[in-house]
Amino acid sequence: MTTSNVESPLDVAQIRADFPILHQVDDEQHPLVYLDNGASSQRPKSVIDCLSDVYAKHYANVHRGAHRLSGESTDLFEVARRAVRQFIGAASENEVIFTSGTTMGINLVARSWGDSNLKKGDEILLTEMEHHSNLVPWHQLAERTGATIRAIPITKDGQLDLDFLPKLLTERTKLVAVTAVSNVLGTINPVGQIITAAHAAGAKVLVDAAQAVPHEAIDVGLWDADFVAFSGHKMLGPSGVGVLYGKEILLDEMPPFLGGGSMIDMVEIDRFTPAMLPAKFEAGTPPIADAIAMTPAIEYLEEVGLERILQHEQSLAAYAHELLSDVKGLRILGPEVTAKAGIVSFVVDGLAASDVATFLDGRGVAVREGHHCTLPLHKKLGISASVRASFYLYNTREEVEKLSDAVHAAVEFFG
Ligand code: C6P
Repeated sequence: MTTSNVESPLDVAQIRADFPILHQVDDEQHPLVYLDNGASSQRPKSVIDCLSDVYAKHYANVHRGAHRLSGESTDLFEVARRAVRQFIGAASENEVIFTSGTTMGINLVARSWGDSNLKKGDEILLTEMEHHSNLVPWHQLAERTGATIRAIPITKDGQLDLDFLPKLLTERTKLVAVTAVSNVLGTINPVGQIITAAHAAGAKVLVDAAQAVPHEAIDVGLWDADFVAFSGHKMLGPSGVGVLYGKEILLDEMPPFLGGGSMIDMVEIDRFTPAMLPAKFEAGTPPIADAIAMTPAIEYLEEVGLERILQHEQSLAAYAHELLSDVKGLRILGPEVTAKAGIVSFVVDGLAASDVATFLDGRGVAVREGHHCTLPLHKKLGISASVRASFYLYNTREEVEKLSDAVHAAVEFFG
């Protein structure tokens, strides 16, 4: 799918009917045009109903009580773990750790695997397009261990410059941490290729899949990834829950990250032994209802079909590229539409991103502005902020037109 005039493979009107929040208008009767899906998606009724159903009928703490409700809650919680396992192609439920989100998953790996495996002189290889969540935990690890950070540069058109890979990957490289899809440029990175090269150099790989799992079918086994982190709230699920996938052989060897209830096998006054996987990494009361509601979120995505979702989003991105191309002074960041997901970030000469976004909001168009937690990327691009429209399965071509009309009007207004 490369052109903007190809019909969507989705019945978007039917999909929109499932998302109650999309049908609102602002005080000036502008219908909501929600194009901030990169920050957080909206939820279908099935996910909202599931949350309310759990709290109304099934809620109790999990893995703790002998009573009926705790059993029901625990069963539903483990059903969700199975759904995630199957959704990402993990080999075992022991490889699926519920976290609070991508950020926590990456921090877990940095603290647990990183602290045990890195030492002074080792290198962590990142990329210039990483989100702060996939930068700062590695900076902190480097500070603790004396390891060094290196980064794969990006090309002028916002793709990873893999020509540098053979030089950057050495016997000192212990970990490669890379995003599968850039949250600003939309670039879809060749994760499989990077993992193969990293493994050949003896390094482990963590994939930040926050912007990938909601939009493309991933298979952690096919990738052969060592760790993969993502968040529920970007994939139609609740906020407050996320997933860390890790190869069982690695998770088995890693010490627990957080200590507390549930993660122990035995505790005495002066020592403890950790529980088996996955409990070892799920200290304390987990996000119970939120994890349970991952099941309907996954079911929804599977029913619509991730291939068709990506195709739809790419066609909207192509349409946005086309409609925005004649805005004076507007520059779209990142590669051609063929190389990216449904994310369109841009800057307009002489206009503050915040002014553009506020103007758009005045017409009901919700976009994100700022550095999108990618300060090094923005510095590399020579800008301090950008405006980002990020599409999802429920967005329409008419909404892209409203975005374009509002951007044209903003440029006229401020220009
Ligand atoms: N990006 C955005 O507007 P959390 O906050 O833990 O759910 O996800 C963090 C994260 C990690 N990696 C990538 C590539 C991301 O895009 C995000 C979240 C949002 O772009 C909020 S800053």
